[in-house]
Amino acid sequence: MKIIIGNRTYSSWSMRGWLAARQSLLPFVTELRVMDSPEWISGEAKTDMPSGKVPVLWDHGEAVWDSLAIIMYLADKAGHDRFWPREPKARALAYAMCAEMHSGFAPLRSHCPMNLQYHFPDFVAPADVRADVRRLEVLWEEALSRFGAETGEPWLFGRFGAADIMFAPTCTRIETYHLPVSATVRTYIDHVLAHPFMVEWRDEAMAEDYPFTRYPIPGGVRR
Ligand SMILES: N[C@@H](CCC(=O)N[C@@H](CS)C(=O)NCC(=O)O)C(=O)O
Repeated sequence: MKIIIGNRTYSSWSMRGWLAARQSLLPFVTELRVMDSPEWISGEAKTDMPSGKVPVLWDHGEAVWDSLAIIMYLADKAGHDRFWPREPKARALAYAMCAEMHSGFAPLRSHCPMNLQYHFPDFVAPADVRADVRRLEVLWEEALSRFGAETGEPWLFGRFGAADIMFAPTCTRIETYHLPVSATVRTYIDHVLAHPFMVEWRDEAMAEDYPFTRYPIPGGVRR
């Protein structure tokens, strides 16, 4: 398999697809397309990206695009237990949370773009961003208290899986923009950021040096 991703520093959707590929434990190669490079802008870099967006997973000549579709495809291929909780009530909540993440949280996405190389200690969160963070706290605390905690593991549903992958970029945003959260949620975020796949991704991101001016960085402090 091959997964096409964008810049690791900024591409939150790519992070999800790539984490899913790692979580599958199946062999794959990663191909990075530099976002906003002349080839990206002309479309030359996107000829094997059906939606013109990253991530895209290629497997046996078939393309799977969109991070959630990649998770679904890899769960079918590698085994649902690697991605989804088994218990029906837990699975229902996991599906709903992933779908909500995929289609929601627009204020958080637009005001706090993922940026792994900088952090913003003086960021003042607008009310709609604070509301998004409150919603995340409700979702995560429910999953952790109903399903995660009893396993003694730090993940939302006991085993690292699709829900943790879907929310991983959000964990980086909360840390990058110093958004206040409850102690329970802070502990969860710390575990996600310390997950070996996340550390691997972040280390690669820190080594990136591509010109990229799409997102402003006033007040940003280089890590
Ligand atoms: N819903 C898609 C969104 C993918 C997406 O928007 N990717 C961005 C990069 S993070 C992209 O490739 N945008 C096209 C562009 O920047 O030209 C997914 O989950 O994969």
